[in-house]
Amino acid sequence: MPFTHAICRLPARTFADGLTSSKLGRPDFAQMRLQHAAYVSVLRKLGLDVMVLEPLPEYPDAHFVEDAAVVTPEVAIITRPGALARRGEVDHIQEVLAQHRPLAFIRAPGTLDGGDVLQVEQQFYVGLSARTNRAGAEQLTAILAEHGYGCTAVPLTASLHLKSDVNYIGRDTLLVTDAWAEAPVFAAFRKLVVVPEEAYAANTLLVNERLLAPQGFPQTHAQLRAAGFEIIEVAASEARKMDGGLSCLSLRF
Ligand code: CIR
Repeated sequence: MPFTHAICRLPARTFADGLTSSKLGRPDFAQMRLQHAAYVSVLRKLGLDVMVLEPLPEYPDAHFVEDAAVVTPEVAIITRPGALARRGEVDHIQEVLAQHRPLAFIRAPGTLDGGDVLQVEQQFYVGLSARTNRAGAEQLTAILAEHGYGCTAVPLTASLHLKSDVNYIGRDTLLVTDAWAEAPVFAAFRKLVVVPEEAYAANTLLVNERLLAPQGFPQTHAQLRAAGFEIIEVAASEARKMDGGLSCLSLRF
């Protein structure tokens, strides 16, 4: 089903105080705001009704809205983010999502970040990561099952989130980092494997048959184009400095 809506949140002036493991330097606020505005405008050009929420300076990572919820046509599942510093973000997203969907909740001791949740049609995959624990994954699986979706848990070893490394780009194809090229859980998919120096570009976002790809990853872009995918390049350098990718910046539904 095509997406008709998206929720984004403006980055706060404090955004550089968020969590990060990247060694790419301190991000620039003005650049981040410009890149965010361009991202919103791409979603709008694709026909989505984009709601842009106010910044939350007390939660510097709150513009990575994807982590706070998982939205399907039937339900919005409010997560319980694995990082304590981000846990309160959900109170702010739930009031917005309540206007669009019935709500369900991940509850203690479960933790879950939306970045660990990959949807491929009726099937979900949930990364077990430093942010998402087994209890969170089991709760998600039970909620999704009530609505007819399957959900498979996938242990991660290195990356922040499952979607840092594995993304569905349509036509039975996953865009993956090389660590996932042979993963048995994804054996049934066609795969495009990004070169190691472009691992960040694995977080490419499918929106209504178009791909939003982070700017500056020419080998990945060439691979995607050669495989017949149409891409829209979007600048993401400042989000990247905070471990964020293009998918993290919106909730699509
Ligand atoms: C964090 O560490 O939580 C943020 N700085 C980055 C979150 C990225 N979110 C995502 O990949 N869904």
